[in-house]
Amino acid sequence: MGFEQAWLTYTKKTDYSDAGEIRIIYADVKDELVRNSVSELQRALKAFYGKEPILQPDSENKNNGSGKIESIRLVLSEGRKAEGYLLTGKNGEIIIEASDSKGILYGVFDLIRRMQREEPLENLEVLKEPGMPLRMLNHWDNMDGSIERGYSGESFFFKNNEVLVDDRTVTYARLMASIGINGVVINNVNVKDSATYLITDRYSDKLKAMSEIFGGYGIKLFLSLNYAAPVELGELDGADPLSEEVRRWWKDRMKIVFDAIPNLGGFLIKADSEGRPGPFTYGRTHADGANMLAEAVRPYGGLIIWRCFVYNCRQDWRDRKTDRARSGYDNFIGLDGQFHDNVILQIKNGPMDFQVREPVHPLFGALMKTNQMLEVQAAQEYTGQQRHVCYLIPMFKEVLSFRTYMQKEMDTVGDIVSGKAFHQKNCGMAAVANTGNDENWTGHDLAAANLYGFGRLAFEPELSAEEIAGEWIRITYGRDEQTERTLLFILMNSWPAYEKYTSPLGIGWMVNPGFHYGPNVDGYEYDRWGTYHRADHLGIGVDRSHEGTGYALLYHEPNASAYDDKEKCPEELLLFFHHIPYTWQLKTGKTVIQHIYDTHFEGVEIVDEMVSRFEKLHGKLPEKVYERVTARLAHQKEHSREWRDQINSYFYRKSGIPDEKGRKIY
Ligand code: GCW
Repeated sequence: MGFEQAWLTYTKKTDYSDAGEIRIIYADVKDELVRNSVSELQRALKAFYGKEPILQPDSENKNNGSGKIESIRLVLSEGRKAEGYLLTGKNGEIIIEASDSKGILYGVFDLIRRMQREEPLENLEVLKEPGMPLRMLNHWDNMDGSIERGYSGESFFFKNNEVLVDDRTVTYARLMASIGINGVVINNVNVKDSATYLITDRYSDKLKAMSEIFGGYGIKLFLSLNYAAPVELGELDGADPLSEEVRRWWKDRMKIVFDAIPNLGGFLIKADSEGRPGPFTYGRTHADGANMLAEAVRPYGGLIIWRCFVYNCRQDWRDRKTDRARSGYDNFIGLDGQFHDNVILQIKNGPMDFQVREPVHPLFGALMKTNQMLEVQAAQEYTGQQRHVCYLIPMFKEVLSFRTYMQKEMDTVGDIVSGKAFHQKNCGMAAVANTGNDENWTGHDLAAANLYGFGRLAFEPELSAEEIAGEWIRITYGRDEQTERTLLFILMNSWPAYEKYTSPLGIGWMVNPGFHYGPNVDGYEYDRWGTYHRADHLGIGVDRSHEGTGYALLYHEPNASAYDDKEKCPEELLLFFHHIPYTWQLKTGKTVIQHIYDTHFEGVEIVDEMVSRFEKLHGKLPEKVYERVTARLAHQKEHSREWRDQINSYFYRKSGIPDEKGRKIY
């Protein structure tokens, strides 16, 4: 299957049509990243004004000051922050200066983005340094080519239990480097069957080849690891992290793996979660398990990224005391400070599981002596599965700016995972990827904004969601006022709309079990997954106050008291933290039940507005993009109605309270 170039589609630019020759000047280094930077510039400049730039080893500036760009100089110098760059433009010369070749690469992609957006390049002075040390994608790709929670086609990393390395691998690496991604986990965290063998010589040649392509674009290859590999590879009969034999096995195994794949960054582990094996089997802690692996990878500079998504997935739905939302906190808070410095705990943005809205995970702000990474989901598992447009960068921004009050300053989630709060370097953020081998990479063309946006946000956390959206639109679809305005309206209204017609007020999970698509209000109400709304004829919501599961008290003050008190709880999470009567009056003056009716009608109205505005872009977008997006918006129009009518009818029948506006409810 062919594939497009997404936001790296370089098209002819008007402003540079009369440009003269451009010289690319660079120190004649053997460095793969510099070579890739130069070839990327060649590719872009040729597309922008149709002439091949001249390559020239380092020399002094010979510009004749024509006022156009005459030369681009790549300079490696001391004193800059790792991966950072200084981009300056003066007298027709652009200089990209960095202390490492990753900085050169990122500076080149920054320059290309500016050219794509046809921004002025004279008198440029831009210093950029990455906000997050680790900027990672987690691909839940299986070796058979399927993708868990994948909505964009099949895997481009695996097929029929083989590793794929081809020209799509190179384009993928370019796309990731262009948004500053520096780490990629290529296989599913649910490591099963053949995937356990990724740490054996069965796949090392292909993985080495892939890791070298990634390395040329500043990306470290990571693998998801099966905690029980020694057993499942048939070599040991146990995986107890305190057993000398098991520790020795991992040390020997990791030497083989890192010798075979030098650019391997380390491993991501999902243990004792949703049926996956882990140290609990042996009565050990997650610190025991993670530290054993950390010692084994330490000689190679390897990282162990250990997920905190640990909960009892066999709960009795009748049990009102057990609260899945508490599980990550309860399982890990006692281990704070016990992990080695090359272990990083990877924590989902919320305590449940990537719902359209959740409170920030209480481990953020509770763990004070542990390396942490934020895990968000670009794959729209619960947010429309790339059939609905749902731009999630505004959510990610909210999470990063959440104040934990754990210390006087530098107490936001962004401060923690950027390393500012505790001065750590092993930290950052990861997104579950929304990619697949569809020709447009992300299923829905507009879902590319989530992939692009995650990378840009991880590199420049101070960017606003709107700035990122605007950048992506202009780069991808060119400078057209109406296109930009329309797509900005659609992207910026899509998360609020999706929440309006599928939630309310912090309630999630009203989806078809297993698939997590489409309305099913009681789909997860009587099962083992801990995912309840507790709706009855009088009210709805889960009591997580001190009178209920006590979850609200896991936060620092003043968050805890606010969440604990119905009157002070932020209303967008009111039903996450409390069981509230339908007749309860919100600050808007509306009752909860009327809020449910109103928001579900409003959500559909926003989608209708998206559709009617998008129609006017016919002829402004590439025809196949226009067709693809039109088809998905048409589905979203119909499906958002299904959400509205099912949820409104359910709560009308349950509460018996009619809609004040007398609209049609079934
Ligand atoms: O998001 C949920 C998904 C599972 C996923 C799991 C996890 C990879 O339903 O498909 O498994 O959580 O995050 O590990």
